[in-house]
Amino acid sequence: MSDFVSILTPPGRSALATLTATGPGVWDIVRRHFRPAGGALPESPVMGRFWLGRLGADLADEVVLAVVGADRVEIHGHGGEEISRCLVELFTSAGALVVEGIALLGASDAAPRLLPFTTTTRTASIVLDQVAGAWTREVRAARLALEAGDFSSARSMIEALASRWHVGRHVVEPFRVVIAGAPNVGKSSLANAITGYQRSIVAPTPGTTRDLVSTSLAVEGWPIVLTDTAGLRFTGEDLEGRGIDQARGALAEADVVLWVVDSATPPVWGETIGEKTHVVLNKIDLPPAWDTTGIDAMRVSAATGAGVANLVAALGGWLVPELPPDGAGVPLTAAQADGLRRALDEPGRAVAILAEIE
Ligand SMILES: Nc1nc2c(ncn2[C@@H]2O[C@H](COP(=O)(O)OP(=O)(O)OP(=O)(O)O)[C@@H](O)[C@H]2O)c(=O)[nH]1
Ligand SMILES: [Mg+2]
Repeated sequence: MSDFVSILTPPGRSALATLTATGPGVWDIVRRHFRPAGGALPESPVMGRFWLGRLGADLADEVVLAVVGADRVEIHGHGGEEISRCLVELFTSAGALVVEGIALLGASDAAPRLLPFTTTTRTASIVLDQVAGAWTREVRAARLALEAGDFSSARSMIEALASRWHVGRHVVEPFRVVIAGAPNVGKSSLANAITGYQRSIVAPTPGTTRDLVSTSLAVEGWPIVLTDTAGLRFTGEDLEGRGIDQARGALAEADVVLWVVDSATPPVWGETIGEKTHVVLNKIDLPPAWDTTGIDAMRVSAATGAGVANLVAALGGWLVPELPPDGAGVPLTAAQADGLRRALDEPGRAVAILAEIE
């Protein structure tokens, strides 16, 4: 079993920072580097106890050390980024791995810790519902139904919760939306029209965009990273070729792909028009150069802005086809989602698993 260390306080300026470290070796590391203000640390951790003291030989930052669980401590030290980094290094130099804070937290801790990282009212209100107990209430209801032998309602409750992981995983982590298509179809113009400012360079020459150009924004209250890509085509030119490789990588990782075709030049269809790909017909302000009547596409003009608001509204629906009802329980961590999946896969252990993640 490994040891893990993590900074729990959100990024930004603050007077204090909180670290947590967990694992079988953590108490030994603490005993080596922490000098309590009075007395000495006991050989084994005592749950619920805390000490004021200094951590780190050179740094000697004044911290509060608290034992908050079996094999888990919290350290409340000064908030400067460099100080936090030094404290983390005390653990990593002893072999601990750094992880994102949320991964170390139990279900009841996750929601309040995630709240400061949300960036939209919509995602904050989903997390607040969990702070107010929605998750715990629904998981408990499913467990009680199981205990009462009502397996079919328990199963549908667990399935409903599990289906909301698609939303829960993105309350902080943005959805990835990629704009792709042949050169010169207006991808960068569309990215700018959606973003609302001139983020990408637009030019009449094909091959203008060569790198990935990403922007963080909110669409219908969901955090997204919108990525404009190099036009996809076969090319002998190295620089553009590398841009195209990057574009393919971005496509593979995207949650939604907007495949742009130009109504004023013959269309180029993607090699990988899959389920997550939606066609956008651009330049509808120009006379069409091909028969566009029957195609299943959102119709826009990135130049005039026509259709862009409709496209953005549709994008919200593609990202989250089913909104969780107000006040619904939503899993916020991979551990919670995984617990739901295991409860469905192993009915014999479901009561115990639900009790664990509740
Ligand atoms: N009339 C009209 N022109 C457009 C529209 N969208 C883009 N254009 C023009 O099309 C040309 C290419 O636009 P870009 O946005 O640079 O196209 P792109 O797909 O990003 O091109 P590459 O990065 O080279 O692959 C520019 O001259 C734009 O002004 C549109 O909706 N209507
Ligand atoms: Mg471009």
